[in-house]
Amino acid sequence: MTATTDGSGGSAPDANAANGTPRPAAPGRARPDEPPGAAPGGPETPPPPDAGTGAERSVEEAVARAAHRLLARQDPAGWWKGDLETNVTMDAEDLLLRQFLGIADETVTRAAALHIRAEQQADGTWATFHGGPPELSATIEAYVALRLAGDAPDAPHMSRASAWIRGHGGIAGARVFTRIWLALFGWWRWEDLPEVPPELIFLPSWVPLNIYDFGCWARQTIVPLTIVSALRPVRPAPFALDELHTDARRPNPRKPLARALSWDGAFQRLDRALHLYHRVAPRALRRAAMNAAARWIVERQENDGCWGGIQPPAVYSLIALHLLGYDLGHPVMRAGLESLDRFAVWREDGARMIEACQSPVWDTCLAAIALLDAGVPPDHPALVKAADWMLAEEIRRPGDWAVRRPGLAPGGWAFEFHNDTYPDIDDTAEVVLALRRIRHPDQPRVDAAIARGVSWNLGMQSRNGAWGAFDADNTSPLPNRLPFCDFGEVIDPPSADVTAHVVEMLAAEGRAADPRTRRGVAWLLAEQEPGGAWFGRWGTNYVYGTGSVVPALTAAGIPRSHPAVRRAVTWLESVQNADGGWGEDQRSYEDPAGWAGRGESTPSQTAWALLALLAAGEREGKAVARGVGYLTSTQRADGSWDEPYFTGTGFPWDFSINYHLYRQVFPLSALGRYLHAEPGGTAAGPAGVRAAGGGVP
Ligand code: R01
Repeated sequence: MTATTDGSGGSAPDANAANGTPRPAAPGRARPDEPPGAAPGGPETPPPPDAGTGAERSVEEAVARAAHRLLARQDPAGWWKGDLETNVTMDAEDLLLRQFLGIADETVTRAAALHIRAEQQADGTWATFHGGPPELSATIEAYVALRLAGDAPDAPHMSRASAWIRGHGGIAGARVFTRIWLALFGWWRWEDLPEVPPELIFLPSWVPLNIYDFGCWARQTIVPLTIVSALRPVRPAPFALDELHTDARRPNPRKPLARALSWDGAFQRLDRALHLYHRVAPRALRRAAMNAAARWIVERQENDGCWGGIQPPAVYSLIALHLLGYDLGHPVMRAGLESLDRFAVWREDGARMIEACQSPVWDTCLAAIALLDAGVPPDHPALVKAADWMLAEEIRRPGDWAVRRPGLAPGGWAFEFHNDTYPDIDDTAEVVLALRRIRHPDQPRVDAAIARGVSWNLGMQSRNGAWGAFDADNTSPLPNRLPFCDFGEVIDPPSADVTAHVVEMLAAEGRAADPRTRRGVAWLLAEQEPGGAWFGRWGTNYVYGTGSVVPALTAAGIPRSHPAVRRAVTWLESVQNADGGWGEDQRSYEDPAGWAGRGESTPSQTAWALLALLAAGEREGKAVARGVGYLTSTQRADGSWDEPYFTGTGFPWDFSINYHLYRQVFPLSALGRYLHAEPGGTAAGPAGVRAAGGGVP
């Protein structure tokens, strides 16, 4: 896979950095990852760091360089944003959408194909994360996209791919989403796909399997797909795809039904019933359901034309509305199509990569925290500007979360530029942690925004005392059982990482003793795995979970001598690599026994382990010294780090993310806290860092 796209990878081309390559024009995505003209050091170039003891001097230098590097990458508007790299299904589906709508563009197709070809592995397949195994659905989608771009089926790179696909089950073995894309062109039969009827939209929120039982990302994807699968459209295929079936005469060999009394068997029979219903559904009811679904979709279009700030709901919403008669010139469609262009990152070599989603709010609060950890003064203009931008991003109207928490006052942050219907608990916690530490000229305004965010997060606590990402009590086991839902997580139950961030934030707000915080702490303590680690839902994996939970527990007053903290330290020490770093492969989700805490060292995962060890009072220990040594010795001269491995998680195993700013912000936080922690081992919480003051930038 492409190592880097954001200028931290040296040999890899910078995103959008070239002159003469097409650039997205819209304001939200006008700037590349790397502001080309930004001067290192920002407005105030600091004096060289004071000379200390040998080891600490080099840590000081590493921190100063990393902080400069990060400051230089801030957008003039105040935000940071690294590329959000996922996999080629994004690029393939973007091309398939354009083909379906009849708006394929030769420049776009050629540039996307360049990226897809560059990601192909030697055996002809595509993986969904760096170094990962071949993945059937991604390989099929990438192959079809390259055929759309004109690559001949008998070209060596194509025949290698199709042979591998045939040898691994063919199209019949692919996930539902892949087969839906193929059905849109007659390459697969609609009849041979699971049903999701549009009448779903009429189920009230107390009926099992209503749309609010799904996580918001799945809900926004499924609602438009109910319209598409009710209408079963087929556009003329530009070519045949017989080479992707194991047996082209029998593309869908029948699989035996599971036992009627098993969950799978029951849902398979429900699906059969729904197929029958598809034929007899009363026309007026169908029409009313599709209209209700369309209204639901249009009401959720964001100001920038997108849906939920993520690409999959946007592409399916555009198809669904188009099928219902919205022509391409309709303002809803025009804005939606323009928003899709903003997911494209153009590289120097002419390749075009589609981001699944964009992370400016998340990157900005993490960057601000990292700079504060590094000792940048809390009234530094870059931080004040970041605070101003975050304050302007606050969402002050109810969203879909209000279905489960109707009385709760709004006030929180989403991950993306535009996603007002779906603020999330994780971003809100981290933004509050950042805002609290910045010295802003209008403190009452900051305090008021923080107070709303704290109240909203408290109100979003689930019944079990913990927190999910977007919703409260989104824990139904039923959605994952549907034959339709064979890909990724489709519910949003509480997780240790999000709960830890909320607990850390509540502690920083002086609410460690609040009974709601205590319930969160109790849930975290109960969630610890026997080995001493915590599962990482939104970051990979146990290293992320543990790196999130330990700082939260100690911030909330759990003593460092507590057995849970000691067990976590022992676990982290047991998985430290020989090079002093930590690394954990995505395979830890599939095979935790073999892969938990294991993998090649990466800067972000090394930093997470260090954050936990520092919070646990291990500053003077050997593991910390070796981890710090890994970070200082792998830092590049320009203050950045390389990180080809994916350390972010969209859905465990199924959808991995390489957040390109993680390699910068987390090492800076870890090294900064190391530098400013009391020699006795006091963890550098917010107060610790402030007391330590800053010599850096
Ligand atoms: C997707 C898909 O592309 C996608 C993209 C982004 C997310 C979810 C949550 C957060 C916020 C950020 C991004 N935080 C909790 C995370 C913090 C680290 C999820 C999914 C793919 C397939 C389908 C995402 Br179906 C639907 C969406």
